Amino acid sequence: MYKAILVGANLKSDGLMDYYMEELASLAVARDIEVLYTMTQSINRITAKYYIGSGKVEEISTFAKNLDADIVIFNNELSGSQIRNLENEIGVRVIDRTMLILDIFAVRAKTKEAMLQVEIAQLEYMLPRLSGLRESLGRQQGGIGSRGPGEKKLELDRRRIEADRSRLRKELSDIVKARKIQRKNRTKSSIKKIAIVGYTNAGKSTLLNALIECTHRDIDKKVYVEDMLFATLETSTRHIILDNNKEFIATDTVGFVSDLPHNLVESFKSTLEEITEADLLIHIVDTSNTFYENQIEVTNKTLEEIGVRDIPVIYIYNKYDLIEEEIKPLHYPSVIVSLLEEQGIKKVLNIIEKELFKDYEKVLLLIPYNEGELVSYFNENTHIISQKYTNEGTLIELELSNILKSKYSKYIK
Ligand SMILES: Nc1nc2c(ncn2[C@@H]2O[C@H](COP(=O)(O)OP(=O)(O)OP(=O)(O)O)[C@@H](O)[C@H]2O)c(=O)[nH]1
Ligand SMILES: [Mg+2]
Repeated sequence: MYKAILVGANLKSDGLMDYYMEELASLAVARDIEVLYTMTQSINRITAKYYIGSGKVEEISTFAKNLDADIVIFNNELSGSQIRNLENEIGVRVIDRTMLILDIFAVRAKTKEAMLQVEIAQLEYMLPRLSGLRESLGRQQGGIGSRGPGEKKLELDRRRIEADRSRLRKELSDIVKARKIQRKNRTKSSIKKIAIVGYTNAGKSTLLNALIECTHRDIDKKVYVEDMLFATLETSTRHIILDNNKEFIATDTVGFVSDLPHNLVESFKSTLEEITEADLLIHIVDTSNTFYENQIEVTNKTLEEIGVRDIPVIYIYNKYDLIEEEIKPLHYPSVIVSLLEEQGIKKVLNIIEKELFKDYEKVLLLIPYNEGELVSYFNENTHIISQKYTNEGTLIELELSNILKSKYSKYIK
């Protein structure tokens, strides 16, 4: 296990420094790194040589030696030469927040698509830092930050890395094309789609699993849930059929985090496109985090960045079981729940149904007895409220979408 000292330089004084450092610590834990100590410093300007002042570097160096740390992780994004200078001075490996996040993604990526996306982002991160990193990488024997393209490409020059990147991009675009065709087939069926979005560890996969349980089938298609940042990176899509026959497609998506590396968002865009095609977004919020309002903002900004516009959103203020104080939601429509409780899932289902099937209306149909197959169709595919047999035929009260309503208008009583 790696043992780390975390360092944060505070330029903005936006009052969020403690939050950022706590989050950096969680990111470290997500990569199996033990955090020994956290150091922060307010600075007025960034120095070219070390980012922070040289006095602070000496201090870090002393702490690193005394605590026997083997890695220093900066919350701020460093240049190649800053990394090299810091390593020379401190004597242990130095990485920044971006490298750490990229590394977590590299370890967690399971599908070919996710692996390619991460590797492209890593190469892009390396390119502008090549001159500084080259020396630093040369001294490393694998480990954090050198997973993926780092070490093995050490001896290669920029042109080779650029060629690699083009090759990976081509490979990725082939996979993306195939997936788009798959998705088109799904879209054709005009079935409604929801995308579950939110900050990492908010409970997105927990909701997808709860929805899967509602369908009473495909229980083995549950996704991975864990109290850890970036537990699931791949988008998982499931067909949900509720007890009342209403159905929709639900997609679990990769979580967001503040300062998500831009390259990473860029290369995950193809996966995130699913979000832009949803009819409804379910934004999960972890209210047990003191800074959840900030997390909502970060999530909404990232959604904007990937081109999400004008899609209705429901806010799920989750993990209510963990907090004592009352919550005043700033976003609507919303519900305050615990997704670990049945009552909470019910509330969420209710609000999803209400929003997603807004255009559904109660109608009364009279189906002549010689068209009995229509009665079975409605029973299998729609939500029947009541059903009666009369002299003229079967009288059915049910909920229909606008499209179906006009299709069967001649039966309306
Ligand atoms: N106490 C409590 N824990 C919850 C609740 N909802 C989810 N969790 C837990 O929170 C942790 C994260 O849940 P996930 O569903 O994996 O979160 P996610 O949003 O998919 O996270 P990533 O995939 O890592 O981005 C798990 O340990 C869940 O069991 C809740 O309402 N209350
Ligand atoms: Mg998840």
